[in-house]
Amino acid sequence: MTQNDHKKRCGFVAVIGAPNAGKSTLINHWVGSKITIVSPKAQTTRSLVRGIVLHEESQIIFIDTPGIFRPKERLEKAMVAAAWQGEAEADLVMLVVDASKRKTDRDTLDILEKLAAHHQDRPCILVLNKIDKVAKEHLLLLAKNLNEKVSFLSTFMVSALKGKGLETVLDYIGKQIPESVWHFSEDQISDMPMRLLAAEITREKLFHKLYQELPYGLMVETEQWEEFDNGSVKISQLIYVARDSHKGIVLGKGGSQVKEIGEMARRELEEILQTRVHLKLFVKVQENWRDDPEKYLLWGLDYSA
Ligand SMILES: Nc1nc2c(ncn2[C@@H]2O[C@H](COP(=O)(O)OP(=O)(O)OP(=O)(O)O)[C@@H](O)[C@H]2O)c(=O)[nH]1
Ligand SMILES: [Mg+2]
Repeated sequence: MTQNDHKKRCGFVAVIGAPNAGKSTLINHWVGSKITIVSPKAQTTRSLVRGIVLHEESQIIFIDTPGIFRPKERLEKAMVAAAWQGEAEADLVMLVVDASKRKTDRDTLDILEKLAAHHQDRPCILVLNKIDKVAKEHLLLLAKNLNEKVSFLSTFMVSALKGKGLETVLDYIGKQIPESVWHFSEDQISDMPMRLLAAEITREKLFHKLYQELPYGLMVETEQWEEFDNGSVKISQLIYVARDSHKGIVLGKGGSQVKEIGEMARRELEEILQTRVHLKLFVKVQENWRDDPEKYLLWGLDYSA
């Protein structure tokens, strides 16, 4: 350990909460780059995504987690199990709550109960998000109520969308995480392989475009990734849907829908990769992909959770 390493800090911060609370939006803000996808739909994040932030002498590794709710199906169970696994890996836990809801939702109450039962295990902070949509009195009351259920180390009020209050949280976390050498190189912002991120970006566009009629349990997989001498990249992806009728929804009239989605994803990929991208999308009906263990393995999810 060198003289300088003594001052350094490094730690994992699990960002947990009910679906749609704004966890991924927060992490993208802190990382300063889109490393995890965001949508107005609940259950957008499906696996653990790590986003790395350097703040003064600290390397903070945020673990984005799927929203926690009462799961019924296999995929949902695997997602919720992944979220708690992320929580168990962390040095510090951040519970994100959508403060704009009039009543605290059942999922958040469930999480609070579980945290209260083992809160001695790991220090916990509370982040009330979406304050751009709420009155101050409501926030103070909410903070008081939630702190009665779990003794949080500290409570923050932020707006991930407007970028409000976010620096304060980072300052606090930077000082809370353990003294340690940094685990990742200085320029690394995520540990997600590009093939997976590319698939996530297409899934995000599908979530946005098909907002009203999004087929449940749609999945995207990068099948082929070819780099050419001129620097351009050819990416082929499969969009899995469970039914023939879902295929029609994704394709749209004469394939117009999937074409538009592909355009949006390609533009974003070109920005990230800083090169020309050829993106080919194929829609495939596979009724039971949610019962295929390999699909879970690919995303680091536990098939038998
Ligand atoms: N008004 C407002 N909207 C926000 C704020 N933060 C996030 N959102 C919106 O809330 C929605 C959900 O955001 P996400 O970041 O995907 O939420 P999440 O908690 O990661 O959701 P899951 O991955 O499904 O668990 C998106 O439409 C965001 O734009 C905020 O501070 N204010
Ligand atoms: Mg998310």
